[in-house]
Amino acid sequence: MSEQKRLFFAITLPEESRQSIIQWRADTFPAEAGRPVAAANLHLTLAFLGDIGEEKTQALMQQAGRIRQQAFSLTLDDAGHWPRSGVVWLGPKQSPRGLLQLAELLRSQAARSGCSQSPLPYHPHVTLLRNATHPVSLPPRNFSWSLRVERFALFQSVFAQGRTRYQQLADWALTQERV
Ligand code: 2AM
Repeated sequence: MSEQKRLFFAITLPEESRQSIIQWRADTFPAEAGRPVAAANLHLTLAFLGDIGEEKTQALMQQAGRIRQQAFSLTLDDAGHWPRSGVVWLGPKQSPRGLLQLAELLRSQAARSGCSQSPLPYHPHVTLLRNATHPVSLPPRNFSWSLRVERFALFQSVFAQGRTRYQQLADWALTQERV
């Protein structure tokens, strides 16, 4: 069997938004709230694939390449805390239809390829803090980052020297016109 890699499809955030988000995070959450995710690692997952081999990866990449879907805008204006997973997150109050469609398609393609998908409903989010298992006070919802999503990508999660790093393996463009 070929070497397995831990993979997921996600949307990256523009550098400018990432910098602004980490500044806001530093101003908003005390150090004891949780472990901040590195700026370079901020992303919004569309579909988690788990540890998979080369053959399955190639099949899923081929299917991803056939997706024809329009680009969309996304506003990150909501935050929350999931104490059980120890995650403090940023997300949209209202998920754009394009985002839900894209995630749904990638998740169903993943499921059909045997990548088990969480039975929980898809909740788009950017993880800001990890190990946040104690109560965290959330800020008033007076923040907002808007971005245009024109691409999505396949990432590998690499754990080395005590740190997780996400390496982009491939990416695909969304269309600019109505399909
Ligand atoms: P998280 O940020 O909420 O932990 C890489 O690990 C990405 O895949 C992260 O965005 C992570 O979500 C997500 N992820 C990890 N394990 C997952 C799982 N079992 N189901 C869904 N998403 C998962």
